[in-house]
This record gives sequence, structure tokens and C-alpha cells, in this order.
Amino acid sequence: MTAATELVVRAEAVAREGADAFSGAGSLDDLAEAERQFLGKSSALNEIREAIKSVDGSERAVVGKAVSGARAELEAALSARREVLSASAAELSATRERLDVTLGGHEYVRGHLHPVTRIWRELEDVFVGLGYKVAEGPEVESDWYNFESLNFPPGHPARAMQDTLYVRLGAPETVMLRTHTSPVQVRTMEKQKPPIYVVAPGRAFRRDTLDARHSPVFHQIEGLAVDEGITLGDLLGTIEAFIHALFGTDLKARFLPSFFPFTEPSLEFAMSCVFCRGEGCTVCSRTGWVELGGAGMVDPNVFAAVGIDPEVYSGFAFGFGIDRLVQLLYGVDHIKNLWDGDVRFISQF
Ligand code: 2NL
Repeated sequence: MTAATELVVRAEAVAREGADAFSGAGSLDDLAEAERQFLGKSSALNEIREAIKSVDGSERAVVGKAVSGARAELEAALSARREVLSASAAELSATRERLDVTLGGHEYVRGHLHPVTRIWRELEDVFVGLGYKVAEGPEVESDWYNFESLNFPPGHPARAMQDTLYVRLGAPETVMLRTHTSPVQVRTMEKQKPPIYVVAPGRAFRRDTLDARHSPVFHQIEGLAVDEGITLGDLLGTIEAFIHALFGTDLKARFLPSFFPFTEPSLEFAMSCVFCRGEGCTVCSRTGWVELGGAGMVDPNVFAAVGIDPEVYSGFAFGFGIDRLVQLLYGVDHIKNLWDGDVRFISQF
């Protein structure tokens, strides 16, 4: 066998071997590896082409033709196999990576405001609608703002009524957690000349033992109107207007005489029961009424304490508990349920 014939035979063998390797490749990666082996720089076919130089001139063409024939055969087999493997790879990823957008996702659980926050804001809205401003102040107060200015003289028994939580700061019993939000109104009257129409919602603190309706931390809203010619009639009308705005115009307001050091005269007010609309039910103990809070005409001593002339101005003030109102509206049997941070309870409202 001449050298040329031997090269031709080798080229044909390489073409067969390569075509088999290509059609046997199980993946595109395997195919790329086979391509390197049979068509790459250091492939057997390249070696054969290099070897042409050692063949007689007259026989080179035969070998060259065999090499390019083998190359064409290999390339055809390669591209045929590549087509098959690419198609099945695409099909595989279409099944494996399919995203079913109709499946839906994880539920997004949306929270809501605490019912006390919500009622607090609704109350603010009602009073803003009546022309009042909303005021805030410190929760730690001095004796002056919490008691003295509000006509509780030192040693007055009404101070004992308030079950004050004192703060260990300065002289004994001079710094305390505010027992009501009235200090905010006093601060407003000191800063600002009448006319004053202000509400002070906020946290207040008393040394109460926790029971179904009392918590040492509670929320109240107080209102204050100071102007020329303010009368008890304005107070009664304002309370009625707020009850109508919040609960409906079919509900009535009721007033009873009472006592507070900072108002004279003083009264307590009730409204028709929101559940039976005054007919009598278990919520209102069949009376048709629910107690709301206290109110009265600002005592002249309070005006004197803040430098407002009681001969020129008069005013009324009122206050009631926000937590109590929430308990009533939602039928919360124990106040601790509002505050022990159990979202399963709060999410009901
Ligand atoms: C209640 C009773 C009340 C006031 C609060 C007040 C404030 C000033 C002057 C006079 Cl600066 N009065 N506030 C008056 C009467 C009653 O609250 O039962 N609160 C929960």
C-alpha cells in the first residue's frame, strides 16, 4: 500500500468513527467534546492533512480530496446531531422551567390600625369638623399642670381620687405621669389667647388595678372651648352634635349633675345605647343609656391660674375615655384584650 492510499484509508476510517461519535452524543456538551476531538486543531484528520506533504506530488490531490470528503461528512453528521439535541434541550427546558402564572402566590396579609387608634382618629375628625384644633403635650407632668392649675389645692382630697403614679424626680410628689390630658389644655391656655377651641387626645395613667374596665394606662380625649359668651347651652349642644356625628342623629344625649374641681357647674353625660338605640338591652343593662364622660363650665380659678379674665371670657370643657368607648362599640368584655398584643384578637375589629 502506498503512503497515499494509507492516508486515504485513514481519512475514511476517521470519518466513520467521527460520524458514529457524533450520532452517539447524548447531549450538546458531549457533542462539543466530540467536535473538538474529530474536527479540532489536533484531530486525526488534521494530522492526515499535514501528512500530505510527505506524499508524492502526483498523489497529493487524491489524499486532499479524501480529507475534504471526510471533513464534509463529519460536518454534516455534526450539524444533523446538533439539530436533534438542541430541539430536545429546548423541549426539556420548556417542561422543566415552566412557570404556571395561574397558580397564584402567597397571600399578602394586610394589617389594620388598632381599634383605639381608629376611634381616636375618628374623634379628632369629628371635632376638627366642628372647628377644633388637636393639641398634644407631655405624658410626664409637673404638679402645676396636672393638679395645681386645675384647682386641686395641695392636700385636696380630689388628688387622692386620681390615684397618681409619681415619678422619682425632684421633691417627692412633684413629678408624675399625667392622670388626664387636661394639662395639655392648660398649656394651650397659657400660650394662646381666646378664642380657644381645642381637643387633647392622648394617654393618661392612674394607679388602678387592672380589671375588666380599668387599666393603669388608658386613653382619653378632652375638649375645651374658651370664648366670649360661651354658655352651658353651648356645651350641651356640642356634646349632642358629637354624639350625632359619630353614632347617628337618632341617639340622644343625657346630662346629670356631678363634681370636678376644674369645672363649675359640673356634669356627667350619657348617650342612648348604640346597640338598642335607647330601647334597653343587655349592653345598657336595660336602661337605654350608656355613660360616656364628664364636663362642665371652666372654673374661674382655672382661668385665673392661666391669666384669662373670667369677667370677659367663659368656657366649657369635657372629657371621656377612648378605650371605654371602643369596649362599648365592639363589645370587648375585658380591657386587657385590647392591650396584650394578640393579633388574633385585634384583627377581629
Ligand atoms: C372625665 C371627665 C373632664 C374636664 C375633663 C377640663 C380641662 C380644663 C379645664 C376644665 Cl383645662 N376642665 N377638663 C372637665 C370636666 C370633665 O373629664 O370623665 N374624663 C374621662
